Amino acid sequence: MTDLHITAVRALQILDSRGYPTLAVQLENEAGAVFEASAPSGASTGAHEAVELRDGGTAWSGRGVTGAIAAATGEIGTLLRSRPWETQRALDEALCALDGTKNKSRLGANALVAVSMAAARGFAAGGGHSLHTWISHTMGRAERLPVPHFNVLNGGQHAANALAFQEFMIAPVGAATYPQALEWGAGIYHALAGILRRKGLATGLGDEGGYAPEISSPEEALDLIMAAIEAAGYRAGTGEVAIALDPAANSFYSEGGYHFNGRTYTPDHMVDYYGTLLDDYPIRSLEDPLAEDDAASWPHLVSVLGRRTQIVGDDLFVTQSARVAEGIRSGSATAVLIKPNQVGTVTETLDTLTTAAKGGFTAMVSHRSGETTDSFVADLTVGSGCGQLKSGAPARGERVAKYNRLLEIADANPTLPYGLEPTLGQGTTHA
Ligand code: 2PG
Ligand code: MG
Repeated sequence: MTDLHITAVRALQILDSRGYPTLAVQLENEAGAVFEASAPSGASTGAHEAVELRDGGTAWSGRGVTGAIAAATGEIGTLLRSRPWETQRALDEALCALDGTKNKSRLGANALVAVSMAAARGFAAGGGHSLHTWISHTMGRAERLPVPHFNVLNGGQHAANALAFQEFMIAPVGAATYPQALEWGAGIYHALAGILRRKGLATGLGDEGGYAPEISSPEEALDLIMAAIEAAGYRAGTGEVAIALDPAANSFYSEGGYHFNGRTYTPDHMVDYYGTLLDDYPIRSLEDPLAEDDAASWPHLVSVLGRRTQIVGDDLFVTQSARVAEGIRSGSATAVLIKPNQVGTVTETLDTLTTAAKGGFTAMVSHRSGETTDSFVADLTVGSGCGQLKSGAPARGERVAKYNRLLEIADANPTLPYGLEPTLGQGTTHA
């Protein structure tokens, strides 16, 4: 272990993939090496997420980050330069203590997460490791190349169409290697464009690089994807190319009902509806199928569907260990979505992954809909060995930065296993 001696902290306002400001942070050590990271930003956020610091006012539609930059270079910088740091945990705990709030609202989760991720790169380099290997050592987990979950069709808050469900993903679970999975994903993405064109549907893109055609029902979207998988020459099925959904149900839930397809569904009807989708399509993963405000309905959904598909909590857990522990206790899901900026530091993110694994939950690492070209989550997925990553479509620079980083890791580590964690798919025993 080599201590991290930080001598300078710089921060710069940059644009994210939606054209809104975010910040990039640089930490310099005593040898003059520079470690960088930048903060992503979500659109469909959970109520309990760590909070971004935004300037408000009229400039940049209120989304400026001069306050977060001042926090990074000011208070946080003074803390980081004040002593050598022996571990990431010590540094992250000091960051949390300095902020002093439960939701990181004083210094901003955007400032904190960028600093924490840059520091992780510093610790990794100090130990002579790649970032993914350092994460694997820190967590005591075996490295693994994940099954990429490509979001090829966008709706919800990520697109201007009338589709209520947010994400329709394809997962090449049957590919033999990660590079092959990428090839399959790109082929299906291009086949989908061809199908949309032939049907006279628009091929404009949503926020995560998937197509955003003017369709309105989940079934229409799923039929298009099934056709694209087959047109590209693959079999749609949970053994070859599976489907994963993120309805992000918060966004169409109000007053106890789910509003889409021109009608209102009760929580019980939603469970039946998803059951029908599982009968008709090879759906291996279902994220935020219900709203976070409808938490009481999740255990029932898991008891009915939890052995047939992975049930992932995103807005429900917001990458927070205590919330995941409660979800394990109550049987509210079978998996957790992992986004470092939902909690604010690398150590808290790794702790949440550990809590999930100990409780028998699987995990999927995720980008945000507003992204930068930082590929931290690719290394996080490999180092934690969780076997699943979603980073949008296999297109657009900020999305492929993560998929291309996995190619680099695969190329440099030819013996790394690829695929879902061996225990995946067994569901949990909450039924
Ligand atoms: C989600 C994410 C990422 P956002 O809901 O899972 O796909 O979206 O970053 O807008 O919260
Ligand atoms: Mg989600």
